[in-house]
Amino acid sequence: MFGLLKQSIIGRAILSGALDFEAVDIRDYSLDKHKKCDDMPYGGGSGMVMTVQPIVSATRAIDPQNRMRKIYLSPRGRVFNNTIAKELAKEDGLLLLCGHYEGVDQRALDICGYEELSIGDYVLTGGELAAMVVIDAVSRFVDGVLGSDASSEEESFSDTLGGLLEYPHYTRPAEFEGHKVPDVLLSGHHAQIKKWRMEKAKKITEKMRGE
Ligand code: 21W
Repeated sequence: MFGLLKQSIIGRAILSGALDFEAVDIRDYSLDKHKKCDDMPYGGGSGMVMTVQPIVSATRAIDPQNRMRKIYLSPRGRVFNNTIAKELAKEDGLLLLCGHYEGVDQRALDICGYEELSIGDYVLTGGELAAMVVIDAVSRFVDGVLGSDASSEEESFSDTLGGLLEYPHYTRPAEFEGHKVPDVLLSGHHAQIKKWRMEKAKKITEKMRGE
């Protein structure tokens, strides 16, 4: 599953040495003769719970010096956003634990010091896709990943817009099936273009996120 990330921007960043990641199979750390990593929940209930031993062993093997920020992807976690992504990009390393089944034994989280992160209020079948979302969003803030083109410029621009959503974009042709690009964008008048984009950004933010 994580092979997907080795393509495109993140893949190029890995090749350039700006970042790297590795997927670890928790089953490799199970001391059980059948590599079992789940068991029935104490107190009853449906579904299975990931056991404490493989998680603690894997965590210690991956980060013996305990230097990495430990994050458990969980539907009950703090909701991930771009502010958190920026913050995580400053870390030397992240250890992302993907849950499966109903959840993981709470002691594994407590012993290893995992914080919990959700990517939004909808239910996935596991934490892997959530981890990939976090890796992708965090990588954009790692030096040398995006390059110094328009994209990173736009990032600082949107920062100054104070959380407004993006204005509409247009490219050639100037007219398609009678639908014209707004005149101001063809005018070359940079101050007016900036003002127009700001107004559009405010309008679209109100429409999509307003009361
Ligand atoms: C879904 C795990 C449901 C556990 C109360 C008691 C990681 C995720 C996940 C999953 C349950 C994220 C229940 C947004 C997500 C993830 C799999 C338990 C039943 N409730 N961000 N038992 N959405 N999801 N639910 O699903 O692992 S980050």
